[in-house]
Amino acid sequence: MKIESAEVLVSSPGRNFVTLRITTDTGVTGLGDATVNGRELSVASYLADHIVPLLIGLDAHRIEDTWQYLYRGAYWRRGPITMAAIAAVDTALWDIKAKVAGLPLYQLLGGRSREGLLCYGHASGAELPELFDSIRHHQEEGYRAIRVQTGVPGLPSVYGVASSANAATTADGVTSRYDHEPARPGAKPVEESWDTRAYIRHIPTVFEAVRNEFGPELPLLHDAHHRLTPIEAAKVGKSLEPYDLFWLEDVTPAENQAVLRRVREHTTTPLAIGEVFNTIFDYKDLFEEQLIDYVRSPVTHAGGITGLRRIFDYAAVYQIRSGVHGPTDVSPVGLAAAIHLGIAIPNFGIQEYMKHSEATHELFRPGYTFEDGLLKPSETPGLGVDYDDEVGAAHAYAPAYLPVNRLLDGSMHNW
Ligand code: CS2
Ligand code: MG
Repeated sequence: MKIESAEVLVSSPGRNFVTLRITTDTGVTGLGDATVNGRELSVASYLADHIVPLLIGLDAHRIEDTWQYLYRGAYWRRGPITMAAIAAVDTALWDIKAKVAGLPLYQLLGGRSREGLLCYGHASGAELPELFDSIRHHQEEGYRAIRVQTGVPGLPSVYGVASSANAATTADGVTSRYDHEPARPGAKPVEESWDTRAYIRHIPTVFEAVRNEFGPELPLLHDAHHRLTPIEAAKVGKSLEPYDLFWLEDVTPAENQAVLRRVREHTTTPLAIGEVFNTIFDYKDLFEEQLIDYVRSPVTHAGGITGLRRIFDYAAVYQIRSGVHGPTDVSPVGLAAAIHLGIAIPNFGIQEYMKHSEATHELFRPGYTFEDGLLKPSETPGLGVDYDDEVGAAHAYAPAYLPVNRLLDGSMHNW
């Protein structure tokens, strides 16, 4: 069964997505997500100009060999663009193999290890009353775990806090005050400002209030979104210990993995890192020194199912669990792949699930379900996701950027 064609599909049903569709000479198709938020066209070009010509005629069943061919053969290894391109090819080939086998993909990954995936939703509010509303809204929707993001006194807009300006319309047609799309259409990124000391003073008071209002059981997560130095991260981790977080995410940038040692020294708050990581090498020291507890890479950014499963297998040696990235900029194709992998792996932890818009669901018609707080894979052969060319063509790409962040003195900071 040879690869006969491969198409790079760019569409923008509410937000930009890059999707690869591979078709075999027996007419079987597979889909792969290659969306890198704010840099979408670079992956589309990497695929269309450099990868697609190499795929034609290859044996579609040789997934591992194709992975190695694209990784080693690139010479220029790793990085978000290369690994998203490899991820799209890998995921599409797994979709095809499962369709040919007549099985839902998770059955090829070892079958079910659980009934469904615990997942968390995004609650947020500039102030406590709005935040409490948002938490209740997500509990009513069935979420059993909640990520809490809040405004910071003195800062006009902060990462993760939905406002009418960035509200998203979710698949059930509701314009959600709570789910927001961080990438903003426009020719340039918007600039936000940041004050770490104000945040460090404020965040423990928010979790104290949330625990007082919602009690000790509800699993609570928080994303510090790469904004703290190692010692600031240690301080925040310690200050949040009384509130028993499920995890504290991206508490400090981890290109230099060793900096997490400083955080680990001072706090037992569980740490999640990795949504901007692309290979197993980004995790090596973090695993071997037991510096994190959850792996955040999505299938889309870590070299596909082949790449991410290898990372999970290594994490399992250190009892580190999955916590896969699932915001709206991971398409339903990437999310479906994460659900199939999550249902099969032994060291599943939790899955992020930010609902996609109605228009996005019209394009991809995903078969996975969200019931009673659990995500469940489609039982149809393959990934269980489709691509409607007519809908795709109706939503042309629109330039959009993630914000950038500056400190109050104007210095560039991490968004
Ligand atoms: C975030 C993302 O969901 C998360 O954990 O870190 O919303 C992230 O900001 C976006 O995916 C960036 O594209
Ligand atoms: Mg995050």
